[in-house]
Amino acid sequence: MSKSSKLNGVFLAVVLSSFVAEAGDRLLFKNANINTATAESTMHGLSQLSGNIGEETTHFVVQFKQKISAQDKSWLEAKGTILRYIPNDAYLVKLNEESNLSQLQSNAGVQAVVPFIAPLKIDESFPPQNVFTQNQSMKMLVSVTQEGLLSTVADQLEGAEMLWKDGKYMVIEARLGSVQEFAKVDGIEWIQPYHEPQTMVLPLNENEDDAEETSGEVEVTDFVGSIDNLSGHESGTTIMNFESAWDRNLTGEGESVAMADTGLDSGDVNDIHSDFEGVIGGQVYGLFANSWKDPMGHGTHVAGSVMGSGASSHGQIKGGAYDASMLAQGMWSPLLQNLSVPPELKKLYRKAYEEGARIHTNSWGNGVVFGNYDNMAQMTDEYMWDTPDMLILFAAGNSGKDADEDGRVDPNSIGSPGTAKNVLTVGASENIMMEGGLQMTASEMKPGVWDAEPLASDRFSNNAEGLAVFSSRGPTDDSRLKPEVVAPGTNIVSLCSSIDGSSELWGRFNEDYCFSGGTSMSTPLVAGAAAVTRQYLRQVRGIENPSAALIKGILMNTATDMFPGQFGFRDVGQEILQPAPNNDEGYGRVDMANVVDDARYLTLIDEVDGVADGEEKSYSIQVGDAESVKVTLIYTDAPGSPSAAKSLVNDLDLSVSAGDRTLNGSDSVNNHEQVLVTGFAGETLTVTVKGASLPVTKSGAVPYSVIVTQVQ
Ligand SMILES: [Ca+2]
Ligand SMILES: [Ca+2]
Ligand SMILES: [Ca+2]
Repeated sequence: MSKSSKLNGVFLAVVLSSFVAEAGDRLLFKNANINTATAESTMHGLSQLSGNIGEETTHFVVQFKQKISAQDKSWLEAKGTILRYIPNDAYLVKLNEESNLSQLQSNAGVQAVVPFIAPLKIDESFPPQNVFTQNQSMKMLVSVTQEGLLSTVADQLEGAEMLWKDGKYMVIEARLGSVQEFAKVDGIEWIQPYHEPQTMVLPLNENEDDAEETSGEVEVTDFVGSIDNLSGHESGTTIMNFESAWDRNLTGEGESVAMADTGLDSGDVNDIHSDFEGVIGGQVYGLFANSWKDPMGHGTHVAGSVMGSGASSHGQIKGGAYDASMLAQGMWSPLLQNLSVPPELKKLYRKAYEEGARIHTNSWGNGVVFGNYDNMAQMTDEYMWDTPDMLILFAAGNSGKDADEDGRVDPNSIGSPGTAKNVLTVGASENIMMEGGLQMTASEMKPGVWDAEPLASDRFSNNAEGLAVFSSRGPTDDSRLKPEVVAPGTNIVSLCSSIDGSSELWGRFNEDYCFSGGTSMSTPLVAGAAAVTRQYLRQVRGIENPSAALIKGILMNTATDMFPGQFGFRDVGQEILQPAPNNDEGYGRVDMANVVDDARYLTLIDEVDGVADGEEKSYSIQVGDAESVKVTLIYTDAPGSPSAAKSLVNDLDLSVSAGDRTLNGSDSVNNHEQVLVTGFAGETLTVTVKGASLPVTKSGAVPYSVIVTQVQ
């Protein structure tokens, strides 16, 4: 199903009538780029359209001629319920019963009104439909525009088997051939294939999905590691400089991290591995599971990297936040022998928050479709918009490949929910481990995936300045930067599950610990870093309840740039082409020495009152003798629509000026921007945050954070 074939009849004509229009004249859907430059032709098209497809809808996209004003918004609110921002300058709205299309069109400030019809609601990752595939049964994840509509909509999905429904979402099993009919049901926002989320450990040859790609000869080295003879790099925390934080007693004390994964060790706080004294409890989400124990081993390894105490290794192999407490959300299904993630992810987040967790780490995601801002990304953004002091992390994925064999890992391989705007998405860099675990070259490990040099002969854990070849790369489909940061994720040593038959992952280290690798392993190390950062903000900086955006922004601002990467400057196959931020390493590798370096910070602003549309807030900053100053603006954005081609809703802008010089962040795609200024020593900088375009606010404003650091 190509994009164009989804657009039928007059609708297509409307689209094709577009030539050149100003950006504001376009409606940017994933499935249609509509020129609304002449309201007449669009309205003409509309009347025919309704007749053509016979689709009754109460949902319309109302576009304004100019940036949406408060008056526009309150006028529209009287006509119906505003549901979502659609770029450019438009809202998706559900009309009241007493309102009608002509009332909308009568407003002189309205540019166009487009019915929210079936072709706009269908994800392009459905397989092609033809006579052979239309009866193929598949799982679909369907969202409705408002919670109250779920049952009404569900009743109209003929022939669909309801597997699960909650809130605004349902998972159904139905014929591929019914997707178009379903999408016509009024109230559906987005319909997509449902791919069971998978763990983000890099699979060896046991994973059948990858069986064809692997040689079948992948070997992991069992290594009877002696805890009396450690290199110091085992846990991955060394490269992240956690010692600098630990030296100041910043160990995660008082912080609570939740992990949603395959479970955690025994699933019993009264009888658990001695490294897990900090585990305070668990919740059960696995289908037909009655415990949060970990029969797989993945979750146990992940949890150990967050907060394992190192009790079994004289304190040497431990998590980054080894004094933090841990809540385990077990999602392993003994029936499916797989993860069973509740499709309404907000339930996971909410239940963790209610138990006191302010950091939620996730080493799983969609490993099939990449770069897509889908239902799962949107619901995660929605939760974070509603709960701005909950930082949620997702693994970027292990789908990095060099299909074009140019010696560089190809772009756009981030899986949802890692594609969400507000989450902290974590890619993998290399650990240093020269013995044990996986010691093959990339081309030996997976022939055909990284066959060109310098990737082919790359080893997974021999260079701290290297990225893992498998680490998923950005950007997203709508050109947003991903991942935000990286952390070591190859041959990481952490705890094995004590459940009989659980996986040894990348091989056993000793009776307590196992090797593993993947962005699954990087993410909990960053969750530990986030917990320690939060403790630093509370105890050292006196910020009682820091926002998720501030914690995320600090980790980004202070990350170490790995440019040009482990292969150095090269004509062919240079790992990282430009200094951070970039879509290979994000803002760089998380560095806790920088995070807890008090002298580094010129200002930390957690502006919970936010900035209003059109408003500017300025801050004066004395530079001192710093060679350069890095200014990062970051904010939690309102959820976008999966139907839109651009997921950013609110656009805040950053500018930094001194004297007659001004530098702008110049970004209207990401919900973060950064300016690096050099040569301003001794001057006073003015940092200005402007609410450039804020169609969806909280009490009229959007909260934000600004991090200003100096580098000597
Ligand atoms: Ca390539
Ligand atoms: Ca390497
Ligand atoms: Ca901006």
